[in-house]
Amino acid sequence: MSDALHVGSGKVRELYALDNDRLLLVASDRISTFDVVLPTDIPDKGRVLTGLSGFWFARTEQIVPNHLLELRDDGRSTECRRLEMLPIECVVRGYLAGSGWKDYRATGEVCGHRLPEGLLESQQLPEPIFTPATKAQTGHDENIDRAAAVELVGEERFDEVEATALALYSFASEYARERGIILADTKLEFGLDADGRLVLGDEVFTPDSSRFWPADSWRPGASPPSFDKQFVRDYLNTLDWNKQAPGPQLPDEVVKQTSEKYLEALEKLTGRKPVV
Ligand code: Q0Z
Repeated sequence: MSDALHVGSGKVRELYALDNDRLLLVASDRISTFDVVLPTDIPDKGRVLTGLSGFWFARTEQIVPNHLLELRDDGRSTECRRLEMLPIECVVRGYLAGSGWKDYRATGEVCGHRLPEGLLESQQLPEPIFTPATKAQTGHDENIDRAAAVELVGEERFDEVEATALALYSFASEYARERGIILADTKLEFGLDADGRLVLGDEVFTPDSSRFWPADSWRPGASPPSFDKQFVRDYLNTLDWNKQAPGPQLPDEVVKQTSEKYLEALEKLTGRKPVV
């Protein structure tokens, strides 16, 4: 770690190069909400998200190979194969939320998928849809249709990525639903190995890359609380914060409740506590 070169920062994760073929992905305990990273850490969050990703990578190997090489003893760092990442975000939506809901309300479509009329916010779609987006360097990813994504990755690769992403979503969403969690949508990232084979990278089916909803508080026409950030959102809504950085510090009680939600998600889905 000490001699690893820092090659990238996400809002709450860091990426280092170990050598030509391997990267180290480190998940911090930072939390972001309304696109702003808050000054207060959430104990165990990085290890929970790393544990969840590791769990799903192991469970989905039969669908597609992935970049994971090994989990380090700190529980928050994973060594992974360095890939040539595809220039699209691979989003699958089973429910209408976020930008999907926004686009549907404006046009009746999401990424070129024409949907039935009269759907409500958070409603389950007739079937999951693949809704790719560009990878914005700054600002927000932009939803794109099939033709625009084909321009970026080619038709054959698009078809392969779409089928693979849908298969991964079906698998994980059915698994989660049996355990009381709705996986409303998810963002996957794929890359190619040296032989041009498709490999799943980044993080998978974590609350930072997916919308997790508690199944018992979901109903069409409302916007369910996110499984993990509900206490943070509720607290922030009691302040008159303008949702611009810097965000406010969180009270101890909110930190504790939120940390417990992450551990609850890990336990519900994997049946285990984080690796100590
Ligand atoms: C992932 C990201 C993060 C900042 C690049 N296996 C891989 N091979 C090549 N590149 C990547 C991966 Cl995972 C890769 N990102 C996203 C992660 C911090 C950006 F932890 N960027």
